Amino acid sequence: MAEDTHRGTTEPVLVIIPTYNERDNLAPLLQRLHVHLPEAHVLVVDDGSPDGTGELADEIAAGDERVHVLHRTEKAGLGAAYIAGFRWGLERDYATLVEMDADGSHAPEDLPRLIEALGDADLVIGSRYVPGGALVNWPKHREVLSRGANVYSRVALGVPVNDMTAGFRAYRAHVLATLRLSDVVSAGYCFQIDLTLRTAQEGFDIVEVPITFTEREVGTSKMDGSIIGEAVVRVAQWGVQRRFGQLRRLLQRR
Ligand SMILES: Nc1nc2c(ncn2[C@@H]2O[C@H](COP(=O)(O)OP(=O)(O)OP(=O)(O)O)[C@@H](O)[C@H]2O)c(=O)[nH]1
Ligand SMILES: [Mg+2]
Repeated sequence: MAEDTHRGTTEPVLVIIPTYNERDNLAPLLQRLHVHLPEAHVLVVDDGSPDGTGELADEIAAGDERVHVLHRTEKAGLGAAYIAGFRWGLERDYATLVEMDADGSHAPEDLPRLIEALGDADLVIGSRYVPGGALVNWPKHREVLSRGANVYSRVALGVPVNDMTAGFRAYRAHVLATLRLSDVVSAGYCFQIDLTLRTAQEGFDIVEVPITFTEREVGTSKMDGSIIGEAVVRVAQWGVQRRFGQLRRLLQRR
């Protein structure tokens, strides 16, 4: 896009935080977040956490008008939680919608930089794999898996993004309003790859800014084999579709 393009304001900001059993992480995270972004609103999207995260979120929301809670009845995956959160935010005219984990892996200190970068982009990805990006306390096998997933996705999909699985990102509302969210069925990490691909296919500008990603200290991971399996299969399907699309266009030209 041209440099003098006026993209309009990035305010107001909604930070969407999906939660499943994050009771010990939520309150400290929200406190830290509002130190760095005092004006931002937060939407906690809880999938009926058995540990009472949803009730805790309600208690915090009762005393802080910047905090909102969306309760869903069962654990339906990160992707479904974010789509519900995006819809909630679009209906209420937030200009910027941010994705952030509840477990402290994404530092609220990085948020102002992420949002500032939206001045020149439609999607800003907080990236572990650009110069200046860092990983703290992440087990080697997780790093290998994550880097592998990114190389695989980049090659299969031809999208020039280094951290496509990243879950710390800021969207301008018009991007999410343009993408057909009702078509998105990806549940796990693959949801992040899916939305990155759709954003790139619509011709929106994507920028990566370096972040420091820190492994969770409290609570348990929701990562499992089915999440990896979903990503491998779907990325392969999208990759094949992309190749067929290229082939079709090539044949039409002849
Ligand atoms: N609402 C909702 N939130 C979820 C679901 N699965 C994961 N989350 C949340 O999504 C964020 C990322 O999930 P994590 O469990 O941290 O996954 P991860 O980062 O792969 O694993 P860690 O190694 O534990 O960091 C956290 O805030 C989770 O609580 C889900 O099915 N529903
Ligand atoms: Mg995590």
